[in-house]
Amino acid sequence: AGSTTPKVFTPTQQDYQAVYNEIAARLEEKDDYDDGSYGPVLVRLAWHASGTYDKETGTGGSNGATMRFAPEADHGANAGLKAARDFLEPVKEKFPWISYSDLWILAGVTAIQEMLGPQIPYRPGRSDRDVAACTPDGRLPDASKAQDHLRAIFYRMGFNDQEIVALSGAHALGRCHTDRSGYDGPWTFSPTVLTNDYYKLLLGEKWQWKKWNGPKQYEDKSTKTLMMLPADMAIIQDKKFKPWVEKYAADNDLFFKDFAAVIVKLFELGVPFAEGTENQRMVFKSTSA
Ligand code: CCH
Repeated sequence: AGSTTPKVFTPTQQDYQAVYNEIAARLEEKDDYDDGSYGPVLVRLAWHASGTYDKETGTGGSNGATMRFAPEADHGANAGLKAARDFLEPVKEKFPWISYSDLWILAGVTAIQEMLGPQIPYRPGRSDRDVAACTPDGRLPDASKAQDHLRAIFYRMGFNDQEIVALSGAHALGRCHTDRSGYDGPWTFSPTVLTNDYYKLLLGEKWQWKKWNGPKQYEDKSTKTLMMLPADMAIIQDKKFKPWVEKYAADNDLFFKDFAAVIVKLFELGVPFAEGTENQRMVFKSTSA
């Protein structure tokens, strides 16, 4: 009694699980978007927040949530991600103690798990930074380019060839939008469920150039309803990437294991976590579990 020390709120795993549950409930409730889920666009938000990382300078990455600000929000690669940021705004209002940067990554984790992907261990510890921390344009991959470009972009973040292929499996989810990237269509027949179908379809379908006025992309010869970007085709055209595509196409458990590991790495790039927390990641309960 009589203490004047202000109470500092230190969130526990239960508090983060409550945020997870809120995001999961909103995913369930707001099913009138796109293919029936905000899940894919939430995954893309978390990836584009993280994928700006440059290991040489230590700049970029998910710490900071600098995509809130105009220069970075307006980068061509980030077109359409406002839908994901706006979806999370009521969650931020309900749990004001979480930083935007931790929230965006937690939303990516939630979306992957709720779309029946593997559990993604999570560490909080990101803080929001100001507009000065925005990264320059051009750090995210260009879909019109091939393997040399993919390696330049992902090696800059610190990934190897196997990790590049494992990350690409995220394109089992979601779709391209003509009013965002200019490309059109989904990669798989079940764009709101995470599976290894992206790899199976890459290898199993015949892909041909789509005849249209839009940017150069591929369509599957049999149904003409699926798509691949030039950057997607690059992973079966490259001799070192392709064996990993074959492994993941043949073994969904291996894909889930490697995908979870590489997503944890992606989401933590450049984040100044407190020492000793690398063995204290949280694993959240999915709503279906
Ligand atoms: Fe991607 N992605 N992505 N992508 N991406 C697009 C959509 C999604 C590239 C280009 C595009 C990753 C890697 C790459 C998702 C997750 C990941 C689109 C369409 C383009 C273009 C955007 C639109 O029009 O809305 C390229 C190039 C690469 C190179 O490797 C990685 C890595 C991840 C995550 C781990 C997801 C999810 C989507 C669907 C978004 C939605 O709104 O449906």
